[in-house]
Parts: sequence; C-alpha cells; structure tokens
Amino acid sequence: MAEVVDVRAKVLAANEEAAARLRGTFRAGGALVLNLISSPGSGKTTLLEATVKALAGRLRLAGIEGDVATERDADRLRAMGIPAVQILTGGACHLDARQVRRAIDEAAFPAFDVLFIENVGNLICPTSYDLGEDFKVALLSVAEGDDKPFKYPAIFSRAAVTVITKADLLPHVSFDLAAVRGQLATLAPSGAVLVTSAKTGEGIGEWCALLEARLAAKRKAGT
Ligand SMILES: Nc1nc2c(ncn2[C@@H]2O[C@H](COP(=O)(O)OP(=O)(O)OP(=O)(O)O)[C@@H](O)[C@H]2O)c(=O)[nH]1
Ligand SMILES: [Mg+2]
Repeated sequence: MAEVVDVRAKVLAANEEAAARLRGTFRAGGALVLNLISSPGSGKTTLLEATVKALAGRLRLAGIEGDVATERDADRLRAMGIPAVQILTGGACHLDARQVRRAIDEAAFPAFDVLFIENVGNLICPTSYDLGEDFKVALLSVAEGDDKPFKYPAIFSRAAVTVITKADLLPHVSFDLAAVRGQLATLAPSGAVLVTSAKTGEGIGEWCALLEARLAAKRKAGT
C-alpha cells in the first residue's frame, strides 16, 4: 500500500513540474487557459460551441479536447471555426500536463487569447492533475442532481468557476438551485457560480464577460 501511495505521489510530482513549465509558456503568450471538468454529457463541448459563437471576432480562441476515444469533440470545435486538437487517452480517465504539452507542440496553433482544455468526462480523476491552467471550471448540469457538489467536493472546491448548465431543463427536473448555491458557497466561498443554457443563451453573455475580465486581469498583472 505504501508503494502505491509512493508511485502516485511521484506521478503527481512529475505532473506538477510539467504543469509549471506549461504555465510559463502560457504566461509568455499572454493567453488565458481554462481546464473544464465535469461528468460525461454535462455540456462542456456545447458550452464551448456557444462561447465561440458569442465571442466571434472578439477573442482568438483555441481548444484542446480530451477523450478516451473519437475525434468528435475536436471536430465540433473545428466546425465552429476555431483551431482544435484532440488528445486520445486510450482509456485513461483524465488528461495530464505532458499530454497537453505534446498537443500544444504538435498543434502549432496560431496565436490565441483563450485556450479551452476540455478534460475527459469525469468528476474525480481530472481533479488532481494540474494542466498549467489559470483556473479550473466545473460544470454541473441540472439533470445530474442537486447533491453533487457535496458528493464530489474535491472538484467543486478547486474550481474557481462553477457553471450550472442546461438551465432550460429546470422546469422538467428536480434540482434545487438554492441548495446547490449553498453547497458551493461552503466548498468554494470565493468561487463564481453561473447559471447557463446553451440552448436558450441564458448566462452565456455573463460567461463570456467573465472570460474577457479574467483575460484582461491576467494581462494587466503580467502573470
Ligand atoms: N437542453 C439542453 N441540452 C444541452 C445543453 N447543453 C448541452 N446539451 C446536450 O447535452 C448533451 C451532451 O452535451 P455535450 O456538450 O456533448 O457534453 P460534454 O460534457 O461535452 O460530454 P463529454 O465530452 O462526453 O464529456 C448533448 O445532447 C447536448 O445537446 C443545454 O444547455 N440544454
Ligand atoms: Mg465534450
């Protein structure tokens, strides 16, 4: 058991080093980098599609998509007109910093203002792996249940922003938004919470404004 813990600690330490180097690369480029984490199907790619549409002509965007299999999500972003690269983990339940480094080197993206890294759909594994991002974004769709922040506290406490998705479905599901806000206030008191629907456009303007504000703050701070 002690050996397993030791191996895991070494893997995470190696990842931290690779993530620190990536963060330096992103800082030099003046780009904002987000690591999107949620359960499969909670609406990560759909939120990105809505974001590309809303920010067209305002910010230069790029995407890295993590999945166990298929190029589908990278194809969806390319179809929206932004450069995107797919990382196939072949079974692993999260991305790591070395995979992101390889993808960045191979993709040779044109200059970008915001890079979205969509992690493998999973609420647990991606949480421990720093990808050199400025902050993590957790998504929670209203169809998943309102008990999830307290059941998966690691991701919801580490995410600087939580995006509640599929708000258009609220009339059809049992989801106590106030209860979720209460859990998030306990887990991440300084975190931002946005309520969105990619279908109706609710909250998308607020989400885009948050991206623009965080990018401006990063550039102003020079970090
Ligand atoms: N009603 C409704 N459906 C949505 C919304 N956003 C996404 N969906 C649907 O939810 C399903 C999954 O959306 P995706 O964006 O592919 O989810 P994902 O989180 O990227 O999934 P993985 O990459 O597999 O983890 C699709 O059928 C979307 O059309 C929304 O705001 N409202
Ligand atoms: Mg996706």
